[in-house]
Amino acid sequence: MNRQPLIRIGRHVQKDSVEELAIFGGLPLFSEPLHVGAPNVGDRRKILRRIVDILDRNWLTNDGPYVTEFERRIKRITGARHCIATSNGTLGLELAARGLGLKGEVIAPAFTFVATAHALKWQGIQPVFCDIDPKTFTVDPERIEQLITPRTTGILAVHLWGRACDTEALARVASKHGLRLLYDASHAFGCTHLGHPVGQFGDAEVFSFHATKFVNTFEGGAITTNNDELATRLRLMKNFGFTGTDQVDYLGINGKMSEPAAAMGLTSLESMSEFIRHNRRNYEAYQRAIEPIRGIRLVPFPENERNNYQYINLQVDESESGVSRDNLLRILHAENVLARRYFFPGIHNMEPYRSEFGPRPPLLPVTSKAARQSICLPTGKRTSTIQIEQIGALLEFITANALEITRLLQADYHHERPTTRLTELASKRGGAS
Ligand code: T4K
Repeated sequence: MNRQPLIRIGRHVQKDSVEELAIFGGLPLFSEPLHVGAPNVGDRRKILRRIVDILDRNWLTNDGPYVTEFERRIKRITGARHCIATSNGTLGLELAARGLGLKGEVIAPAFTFVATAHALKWQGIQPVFCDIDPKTFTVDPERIEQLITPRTTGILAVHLWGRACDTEALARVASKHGLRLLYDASHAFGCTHLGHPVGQFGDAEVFSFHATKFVNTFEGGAITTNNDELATRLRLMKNFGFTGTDQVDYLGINGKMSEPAAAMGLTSLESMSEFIRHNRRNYEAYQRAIEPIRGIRLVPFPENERNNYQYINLQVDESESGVSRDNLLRILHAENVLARRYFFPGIHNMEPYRSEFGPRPPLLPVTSKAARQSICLPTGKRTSTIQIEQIGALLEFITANALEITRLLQADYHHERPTTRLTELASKRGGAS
């Protein structure tokens, strides 16, 4: 058989046959799991010093000095006039939706994390799913108009994986139809669009600073806006609606960020440039590694913008690579590369939305294709260039031997595989068969 290249890193050969893949009983390429979303942690001593200071001051939450400083720093980075820190991104979206008076129907993509739609639904607003642009994976402005009904009050667009939406086209549609325009910027902190920092677009933008984001506050989020009146309302709403010590003027909620969260955020911001530099090096290593691989494409970041490079997204075209995205995922997981199918299967295929559609789900062909082909790989401070070269070599090996691998996986699935040799191999190495 014409066997294709071995996985070879420098002079060190990792695997020299298909049977040595961990899924068939070989030793995993990595002894520890490589996670997508492994948290970046800044200077530990600074975080701990700040936590001690919080304890010394005995001011733990409710607009303390760390939250105030965190909001000031976010304003400076985004250039937005206001920043309201929140307990997480999802609650930030809910507050912003409510603060903007969204109700009835809001147009949103289905190719995103489920929180985008849930935030609307939790506020009694019906998300109406719109297909995405195949190049940017963000909501397609040209498809929005046909979804507008008398009940539509806004658009919730997502800067997916840190690539900004077509903000100009969205602003045009929104203004033509008198709709509010809200951005879910959970992935796009530190990014620019047309040279402007994300955080200034639409009526408001919402960031997530969850542990898995490259800048994190353990859990946390923030709303940015240039609208003074909206900012005042949001500030009151996230604190139960209190306008004075005993006076409540709005239906509010507890959406506050705590002082330890802000301390983590401030420390994280101090290392932000270093995190981005590291992510960029990783992205470039992935570019070099993926470029020669048939049927697997790295989704590029726009060269002329500032990017945070925090998500590494591949599109797997089975007709060219010879291996399905899901088989690739199984093989990677066995090798301890815990890749994710962000965002499978698309929110329209999740509950409660799926049942609401019944036999007539919305037709979202670009979304469906993206949900079928996308895979997200590990990056961040915990992932090194050498590990990426190994992952690249593994992917190259898999696609070069796709036929044989797929045959073995199918045989395994149908319990037809002659397992003796593989079981032998596995038991020799202490791997699972
Ligand atoms: N809008 C969009 C577009 C979003 O992507 C998100 C969140 C939101 C809104 C809502 O923002 P938040 O309310 O969360 O602030 C994770 C995150 O929990 C979620 O924040 C994020 N998006 C989403 C893309 O990823 P899961 O369900 O995939 O989480 P999980 O537990 O599977 O963890 C992801 C990976 O990270 C795993 O491989 C393990 C690793 N991990 C995770 C944590 C928490 C670590 O290594 N260490 C950790 O501490 O949602």
